Amino acid sequence: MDARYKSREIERRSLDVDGLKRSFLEWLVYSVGKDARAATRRDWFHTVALAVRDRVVDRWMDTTRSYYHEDAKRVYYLSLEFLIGRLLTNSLSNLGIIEECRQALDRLGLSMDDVTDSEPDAALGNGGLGRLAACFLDSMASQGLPGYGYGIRYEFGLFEQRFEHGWQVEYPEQWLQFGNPWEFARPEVLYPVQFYGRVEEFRDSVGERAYRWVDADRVLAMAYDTPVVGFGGDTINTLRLWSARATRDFNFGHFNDGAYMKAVEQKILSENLSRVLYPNDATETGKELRFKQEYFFTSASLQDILRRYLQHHTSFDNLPNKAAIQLNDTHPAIGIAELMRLLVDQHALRWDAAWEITRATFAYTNHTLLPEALEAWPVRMVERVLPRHMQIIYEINAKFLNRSKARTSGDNAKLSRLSLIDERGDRRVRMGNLAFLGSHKVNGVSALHTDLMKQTVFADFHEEFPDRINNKTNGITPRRWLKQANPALSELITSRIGEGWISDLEQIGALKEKADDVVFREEFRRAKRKNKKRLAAYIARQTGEEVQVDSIFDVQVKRMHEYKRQLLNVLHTVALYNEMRDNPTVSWVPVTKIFAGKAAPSYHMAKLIIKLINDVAKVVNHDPSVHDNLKVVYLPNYNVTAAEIIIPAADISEQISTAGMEASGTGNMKLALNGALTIGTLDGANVEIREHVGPDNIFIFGMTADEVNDLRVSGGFNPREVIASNPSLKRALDMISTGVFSPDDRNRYHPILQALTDGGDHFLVTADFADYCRAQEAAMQLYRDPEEWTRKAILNTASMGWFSSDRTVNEYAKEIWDVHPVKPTHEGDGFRP
Ligand code: NBG
Repeated sequence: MDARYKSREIERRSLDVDGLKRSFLEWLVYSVGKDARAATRRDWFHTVALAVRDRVVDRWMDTTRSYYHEDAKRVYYLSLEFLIGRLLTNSLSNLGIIEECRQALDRLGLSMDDVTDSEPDAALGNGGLGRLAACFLDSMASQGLPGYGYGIRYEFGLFEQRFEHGWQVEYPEQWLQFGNPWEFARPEVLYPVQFYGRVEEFRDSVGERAYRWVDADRVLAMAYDTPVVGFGGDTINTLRLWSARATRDFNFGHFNDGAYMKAVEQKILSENLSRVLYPNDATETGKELRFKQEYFFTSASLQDILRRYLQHHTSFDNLPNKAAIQLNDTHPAIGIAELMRLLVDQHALRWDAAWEITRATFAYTNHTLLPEALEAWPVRMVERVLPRHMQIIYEINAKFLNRSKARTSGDNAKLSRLSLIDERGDRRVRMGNLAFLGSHKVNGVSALHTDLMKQTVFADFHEEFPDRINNKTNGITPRRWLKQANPALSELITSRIGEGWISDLEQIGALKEKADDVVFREEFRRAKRKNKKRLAAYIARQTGEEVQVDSIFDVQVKRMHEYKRQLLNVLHTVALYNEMRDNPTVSWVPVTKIFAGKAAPSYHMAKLIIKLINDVAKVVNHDPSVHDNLKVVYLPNYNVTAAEIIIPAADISEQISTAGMEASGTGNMKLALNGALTIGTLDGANVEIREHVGPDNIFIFGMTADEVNDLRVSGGFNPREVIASNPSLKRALDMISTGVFSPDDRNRYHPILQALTDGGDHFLVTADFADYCRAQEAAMQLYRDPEEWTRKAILNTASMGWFSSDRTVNEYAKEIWDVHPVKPTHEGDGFRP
């Protein structure tokens, strides 16, 4: 080999400061095409990312090759969302070369923060569901599990949120504008995906009835691969995202006719499939494009999975032993009909054999019980867009209902609830029922949510298939959410218990005994204070507001939704404001209320609540009579990067959803792990957090899910009575309704007041208000005693070991997927063992 080439090769792998520095300079010149004097921060980001990517590629290929050689069973995580955030610090940290990189940049006169801050945030998801998928990718790679992520490479991620006069305004998120150094385009990995057309019946070679889908439009799915670096850099998995490409024939047909505009229009239309992420995580848009997106990425992924399987196998009997496909919510559930189509129509399997294989291959995770979020597509639309799939769904349904008829002894009401088709009104395909029926396992994401699934949405299915539903409580990756986001705390932890916790979070339990160590408490507080200073500076930059570092940082960060009850929090804020004004001589514990989160653009009530919080902030923050003891800030454009700054700085974690409505929550875990005390209802994973941290170290309030259910069954309650009997609540609502916070438009908040009164207060804000205030008061009292507060905060951090997503994916691996870690063989390179 040419010596120069060889030395470059060694350079590519070198992990020391000199080697990194030399490759930065080489990349800057030869790939980014810039001179060091002219390079911008963004150029340096691209340079560093490309150099880091070099260090991953060999190991990535080794990993892929090992899976191939062992013909390992793979798990395919199909998700319409991956909320990844930035990757540079993540990759450096998982490779163990953050310090080396910092020094190399230092020698070039550059600051690491400037470089990492130039990376756009990959926001290919809405909230918890998408972030869970990203945490799972990190955990699968870190556990050495052969896991692939499959999704869509949206050109525009979740919208950018800005405030104009306190109102949310959406702007396009152009994360790919300057290119994406992490991905590898694979123009050769291309699959056709069809839409529309019609189905033809014919006789196959043995005279059996068979079907083919003809006259359909075609779009191509092109792969982009991103390496997923596991902790320690041993396993590098793959996230494959699909981008839509127009087929050539499609274009040329029109060009030849001279219809240039039309050709371009067709191209744009088909490529719209991967243009934008639907910004709705709770309400269904009913848009055909969304349905087509779901089919687009699912079909491409399944074709890819079968191609990989067929490299080693000639029959499909072994598919369930070689591939586990996890459906992240119902978005990819059409995959069940698609796999049936591929097996029966394209590979000529018998129906029953194909169904056995399909069911044994798929598993489905449910992420919400909200009825409006359960996907149900109009039969007429499915028939038009995917005519063959509609037939297949009818066939699955007919066979299933026939068998169930005997078992349910003709209980027609039950049969119609089990049906894949909702026959009421405009007929619809129930994607949840399809996902359930076509999967061998179905799971919820917290113990409470799984129980409620059995009692509510899937009660009938649970009766039919009592072994199918199981629980997999969510988790979070400690790499991103503690090690990277909170260096101050993670260094402190490592100084006392070593670094084992990073890959085995249960080890963090060893910190429990440190809660009684006064020196440790002091250092723990110092770490928190450092993070609070960082957040205060961020708040000042983002909002212009100066907040006191020594105030309680009371944090509610999550998507804006009525069931999450940001409204309850802002009502408490107004009540506290009044108390402070009424009692100016009391020495108040200063409080900073910190909100962040986006509302779906079409969700008017949620947007109105954002405006209310901003209006309240304007009044409170400029009222000299509260002496800066209360500040309210709404940070714009919440995303993974903002979360990494906010969460380590929180004292209080607000997890205050109406009990029974939050499937799990994962922000609750991130905040507790970073030493925030939770104020929460017994909802989602809060229940399990309480069990782990102990009831003395969490502030629980409000109605339980059972109480909520009983209340609803018994016909509700009278919110007006509750309001009338609680003077502080009444006063807060009166202020809002008389325009104290909206002098320019006194009626602005009538819809909110209306919903709380005439509307029956569906989310039980008024019902839980008094108990919520009690919990807030208890937290403020505790904060007066810093030693006791810190003790509890430490116990929170120390008790969160079980909530690692490593634990979660290991449970999936053992109990659902039956996949096992594979140790890749690496040729000698610069990596530490
Ligand atoms: C969300 C739930 C959260 C849960 C995440 C991840 C959807 C549809 N569901 O409570 O609301 O933590 O999923 O499971 O986004």
